[in-house]
Amino acid sequence: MTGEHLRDALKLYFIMGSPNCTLPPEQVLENAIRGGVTLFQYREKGKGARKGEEKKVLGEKLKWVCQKNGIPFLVNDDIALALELDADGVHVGQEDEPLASVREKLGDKIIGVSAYTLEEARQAANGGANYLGVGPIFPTKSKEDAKAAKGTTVIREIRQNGIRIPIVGIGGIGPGNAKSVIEAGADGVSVISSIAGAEDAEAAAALLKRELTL
Ligand code: TZP
Ligand code: MG
Repeated sequence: MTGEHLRDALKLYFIMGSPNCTLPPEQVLENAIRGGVTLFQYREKGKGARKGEEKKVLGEKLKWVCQKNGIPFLVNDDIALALELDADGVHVGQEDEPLASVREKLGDKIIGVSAYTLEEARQAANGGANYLGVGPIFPTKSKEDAKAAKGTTVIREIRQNGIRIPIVGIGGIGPGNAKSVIEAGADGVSVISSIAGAEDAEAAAALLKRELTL
């Protein structure tokens, strides 16, 4: 996947694992994609998260849903699982395996890195990350150890400092505030609860998609 292709694919970035869903996750993902999700990250974390073989089996199902719908499938944190599933890439945080070592294992697959500050963004961009996940932008209930929300100014600051790689905002993004994230300089928004926690994931994704394309 080329850089500009990835930038487009990051537009409506859906993240989820079984703890985020009330319906079967593969069904939630199907519905979300029907609503317009453009990329998916499998993030099996938090209370009741599957481990080992069960985590892998769900990952296989979700990868298949992505594949048949032609959207990229990324795995959160778990490099070994990403390789086992032949995922399109991974997303790693600042506390996860260092970017250089992830790149060595993943070759030219997609690597996204979380950044909370300009300095973290700079390091990840210089280190060869394919995109940045910047946030939390707004307060979130979906991450136990989330830092304080900083609003959209951090995205502006990153752009003003000449960092041009694709950016997605993350944290508390939903209808009503998604557009502001793009206006600050992001290429897309990544969301958990505003789609996975909605009664109708398809309608929720479609609503967000409409806001992003307005
Ligand atoms: N990293 C920063 S905020 C967050 C993660 C994984 C959670 C985002 O979830 P939500 O429900 O879209 O606020
Ligand atoms: Mg992580």
